[in-house]
Amino acid sequence: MTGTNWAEIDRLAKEWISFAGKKLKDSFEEKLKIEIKTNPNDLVTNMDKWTEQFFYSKIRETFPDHRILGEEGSGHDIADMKGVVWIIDPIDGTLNFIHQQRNFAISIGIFEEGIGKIGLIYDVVHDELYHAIKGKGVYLNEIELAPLEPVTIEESIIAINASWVASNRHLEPHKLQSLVKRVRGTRSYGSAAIELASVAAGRVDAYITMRLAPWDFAAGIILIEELGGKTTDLFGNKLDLLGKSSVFVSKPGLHEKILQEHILDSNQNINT
Ligand code: 2AM
Ligand code: CA
Repeated sequence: MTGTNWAEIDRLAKEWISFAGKKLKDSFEEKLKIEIKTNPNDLVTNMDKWTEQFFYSKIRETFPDHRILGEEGSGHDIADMKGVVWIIDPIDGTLNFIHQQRNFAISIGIFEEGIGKIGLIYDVVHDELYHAIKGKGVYLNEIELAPLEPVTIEESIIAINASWVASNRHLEPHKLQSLVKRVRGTRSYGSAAIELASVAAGRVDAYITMRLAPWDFAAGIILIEELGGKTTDLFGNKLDLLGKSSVFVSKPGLHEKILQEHILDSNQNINT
């Protein structure tokens, strides 16, 4: 598509994210309204809904031909990635938002014909904006992030949630247990967006998780790909921007080694 004004989209997206972030911080002073979605660990608050609605109305009035896919209900009928699509998680890490008042993020990936153009992850409480424009690098606030370089398994720190090392429906736990024993350390932040941003920033070397939705990973994969990192599902397949999947992102080199030596041996996945 020609004529898309990416500089203007970028300027406004940053302005809106900063405004919404301030609202989220201010909401700590008020009583949250919390509702259960699919199960007692899957929660939504009035602020998740407010934030998605805020972006929805701003995008609609400014860019009426853009489409929006958001966790809290926007565009769940979108069936293709034609044109410009904003994939938005208004609060990634809602449990952290409720329980910890930190370690949550606003995550926005903007795609044109399925290609990631702008990725924005705002870690609200740390006031850290991770920001990629395709072909122009990735910034953490004003600092440009370095390209991702290979690292060995033994020297790596991986982000992984303990659930996937215990018995689970998705993968035989022994595969990740042997990986967890081999690496230098593991971390779990409880927000996929922050975990992906941490790979981009080189704070961790890889992130492995089972069942994410597109809004959890859309922005993060734009950051990581721009820095030369690998973004696939757990079995090395291309990620689907319109469906749930496992996610495995990593520095180059490390990705291939983990896949070969820990994931793709004898017994394949059960389901992801
Ligand atoms: P959320 O807070 O936006 O729901 C927590 O381990 C991470 O997984 C968070 O990024 C969380 O995003 C995401 N997550 C939690 N439950 C999920 C589900 N049922 N489907 C997809 N992602 C989920
Ligand atoms: Ca969310």
